Amino acid sequence: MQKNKFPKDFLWGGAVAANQCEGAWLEDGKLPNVTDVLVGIIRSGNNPSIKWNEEKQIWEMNLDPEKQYLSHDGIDFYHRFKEDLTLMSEMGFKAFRTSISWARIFPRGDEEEPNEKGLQFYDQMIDTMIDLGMEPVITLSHYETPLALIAEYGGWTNRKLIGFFEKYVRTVLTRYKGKVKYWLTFNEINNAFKIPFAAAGVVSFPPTNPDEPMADVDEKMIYQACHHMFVANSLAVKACREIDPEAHMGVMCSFSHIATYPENSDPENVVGTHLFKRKHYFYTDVMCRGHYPKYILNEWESKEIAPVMEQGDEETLAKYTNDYIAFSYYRSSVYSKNVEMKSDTGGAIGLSNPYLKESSPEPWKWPIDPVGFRLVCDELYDRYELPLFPVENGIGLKEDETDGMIEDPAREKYLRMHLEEMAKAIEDGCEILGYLWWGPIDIVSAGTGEMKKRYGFIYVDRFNDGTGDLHRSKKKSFEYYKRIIETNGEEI
Ligand code: BGP
Repeated sequence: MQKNKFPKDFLWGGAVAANQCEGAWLEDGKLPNVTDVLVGIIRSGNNPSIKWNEEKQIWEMNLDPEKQYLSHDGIDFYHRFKEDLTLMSEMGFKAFRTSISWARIFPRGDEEEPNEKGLQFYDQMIDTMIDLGMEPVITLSHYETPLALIAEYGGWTNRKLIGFFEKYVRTVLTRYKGKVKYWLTFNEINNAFKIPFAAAGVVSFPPTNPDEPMADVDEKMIYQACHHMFVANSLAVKACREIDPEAHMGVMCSFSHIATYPENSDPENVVGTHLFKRKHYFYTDVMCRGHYPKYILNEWESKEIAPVMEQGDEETLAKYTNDYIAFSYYRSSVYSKNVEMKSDTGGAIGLSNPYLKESSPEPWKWPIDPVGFRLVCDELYDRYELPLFPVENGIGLKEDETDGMIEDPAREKYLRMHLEEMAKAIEDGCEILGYLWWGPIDIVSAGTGEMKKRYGFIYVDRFNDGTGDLHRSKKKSFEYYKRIIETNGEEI
């Protein structure tokens, strides 16, 4: 048994997202958001269930009756959050991350007044966490831009979204002042290029080809959306300092991308890896250092794709940088100059790595690489010297309850190996605030929209076809994680 040292107030816990667990997608005044028109953000790609209404000149929701939108009911967390949070606290959670669903608070996104019923739901949820001794960690938008802002305004390419977001942020910061200390702005903002609709709310507007909703999206539009999101992110930092100076406003990126290795020592592969990683560092370079780096200015100039900025934007970016860096880490990838890099919700995909022997099961097959986790922590801390918060790490498995309690040694092993490497990163000098397991309770997958991919220490009886009675039960790993938290990670 290995002895590891974790800081005294280390925030052990887990993380989910409103759109993957709450369900109740149109309850108490909520209107659709981007994920409500997707069956998995990777599976649906850039073809959401929306269609162009020529007469009204707006996009409209156009659900496909043949498809299962499991996220619409999720795991019914909206009605069962007390029971679920109680189970988390039984494991000893010190922190729990979820998102506020923006479209519950401002259902269209552009209203004058917030939806009181939506706020009341989060009042109860946040109070329950606090009563149970958990620090709420709240994402402001986990792929959850209200659909009306995309359908009628064209999404984040439209500067007006900055103001809508700021209003929403100020509303919830004021409401939860003194209760929520850890905020995150946009979940995995660095996926803007891979999944522009979900990550950056980008849709062509007005469309030139309504049958292929995203056909007209180009790099310039995405950089424009990113610029607006960066300014909105800075204004969220500003609002946080003004409204609740004790609270912290973090960024959130998919930083499995940083654990990208060159195929070999061919200098072209090494430099290619560096350039690939920099495409992802770009986001934290702007939000944490407070300016656009020279490498991106050069790229914009040579391709003539510089976003439109307003006077004062650069000052805002410089003045209000984020307090900490939150990130997801699932796996690593291998870069080769001969292969086009792809990515999904787990990170980048290149060549397979002959040194990694294990992976998650078919069909996902995400390679397991705990050492990459240490590398990501070290590189981030060396580059920014800001506190780090791994807010997503975990493994999706296929499990069923037919033989009684689910035994999940593969999950325990994944957890153990990653914690051991995180302990080394702390030893390397990284300041790490806590560790949040992704999906401590089974939820709908973000990438593929299915229930079959289970991350939980807690099982939920719901299946890909939408059947199941939604009962919860503990898997074997429940006790394992509980023991780890009890000993502050000394007994892994
Ligand atoms: C991240 C997302 C999460 C999430 C996780 C696992 O990219 O922030 O929302 O679900 O990936 O991905 P998946 O659900 O596709 O297995």
